[in-house]
Amino acid sequence: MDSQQQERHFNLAKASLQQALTWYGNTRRHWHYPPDPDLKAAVRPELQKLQQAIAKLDRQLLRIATFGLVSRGKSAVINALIGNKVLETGPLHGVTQYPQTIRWELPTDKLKIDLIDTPGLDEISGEQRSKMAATVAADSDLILFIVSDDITRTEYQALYELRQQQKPILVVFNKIDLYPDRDRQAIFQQLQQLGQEANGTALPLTPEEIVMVAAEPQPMAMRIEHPDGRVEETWETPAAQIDPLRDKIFQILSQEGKSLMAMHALVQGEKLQQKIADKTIDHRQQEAEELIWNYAKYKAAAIALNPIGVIDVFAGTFTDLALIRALARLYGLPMTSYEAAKLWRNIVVSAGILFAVELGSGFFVGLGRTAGLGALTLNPSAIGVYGTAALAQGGIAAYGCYIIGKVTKTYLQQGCSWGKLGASTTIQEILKQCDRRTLLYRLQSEIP
Ligand SMILES: Nc1nc2c(ncn2[C@@H]2O[C@H](COP(=O)(O)OP(=O)(O)OP(=O)(O)O)[C@@H](O)[C@H]2O)c(=O)[nH]1
Ligand SMILES: [Mg+2]
Repeated sequence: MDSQQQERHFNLAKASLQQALTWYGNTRRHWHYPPDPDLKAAVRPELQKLQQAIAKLDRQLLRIATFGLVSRGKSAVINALIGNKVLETGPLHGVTQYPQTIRWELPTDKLKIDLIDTPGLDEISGEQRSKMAATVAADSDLILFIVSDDITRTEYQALYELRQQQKPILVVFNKIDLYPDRDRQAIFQQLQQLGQEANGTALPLTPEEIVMVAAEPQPMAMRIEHPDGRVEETWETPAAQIDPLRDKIFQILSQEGKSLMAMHALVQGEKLQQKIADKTIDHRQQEAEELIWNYAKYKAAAIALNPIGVIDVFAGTFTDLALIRALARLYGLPMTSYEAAKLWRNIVVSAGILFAVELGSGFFVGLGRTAGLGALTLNPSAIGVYGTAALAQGGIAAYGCYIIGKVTKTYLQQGCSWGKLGASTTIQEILKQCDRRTLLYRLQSEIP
């Protein structure tokens, strides 16, 4: 992607976060309900994080974190990249205990880069350290996923989870000095397959996403045989082979550096807004229940009192739609057209049986009732038929309202960032514009 396009992505992300911040911070109202000071206090941490995400964009700082099992050479890879052994490395598991950040000084680049070393995932112990590593990863723009041996179940799982979180990943196979050339080919193929499985139905890892390095090759014994027959043994430390990774990172920086930052900010923004929606729904629970109950009463009454079967179905649908809108306004959450359509589909599926019963009863009971009404003129005792049918139908309709209220909550929560300039909408837009060679392009199929 050219720099203009990246700049556009960057500005879109900023505008999107800014819009969310303004909306949840100042503009939003809860219809005619009074403001809720507790709710305002409850969402403050999320608003602060939104603000921080914007500030991070302004600093133009790209965060690259290593991630992987213990002793794969995460620290060694960072040392090799910066050409200086600043981080401790060693054969024991868990050498790195806490995340450490190192500024990577690159005189030519406009972006600032932080390399972050994380503690290793440990299959036996070190849960706390694994958690720290996961937090750092979630907070980074790009992950260097370091492996150095056959891929284990834990690595497979971690790769899968990072993919789920829409993290751009570069897989770095370290310690290739331990493998002859032909084994490297096999490793490469195994890694590609791993990507395929970890992605499920999504795109497999491509050769573009895999880099092979030797960050800290081990010393090798050298035998020098002198002409006089004397044999001397010395230890030689081969030079690190890190250029493929360094070149790859530079390529990524120029091709999509700013877009990576934009994407990370948007994914963060999307999560924060869902959290705000969650808290809002929690805090407005009582008002929402009253609202749903009122609509259920209207709907039941309208249906029970109306003698013509077909009108029931229309009246019912109308009430449902009005309820969805009223809930959105009560919560002060945006109801976007994308989500409205999805919401309808979901209501039909999740409340499918109920819906069928409601429609069916609308038709048959309605018919029965119309017939009952006709019979009423001839025989006053038919009122029983009319009444029972109407009550049953009214009850079912009211229950429908209750279900719709429930489903609407979920969808407002998930759909709050799908409006114009919403985080989810902007993520999709950016991903659609990404070049096939970028890491961001690989994230496309991860989004349902
Ligand atoms: N043969 C070989 N050994 C390496 C290479 N890179 C690192 N090592 C060795 O692997 C061991 C682990 O390296 P570290 O960089 O400490 O690994 P880490 O992933 O940071 O480990 P933790 O901090 O414990 O999670 C050290 O003994 C390194 O010398 C390499 O390219 N080749
Ligand atoms: Mg380490």
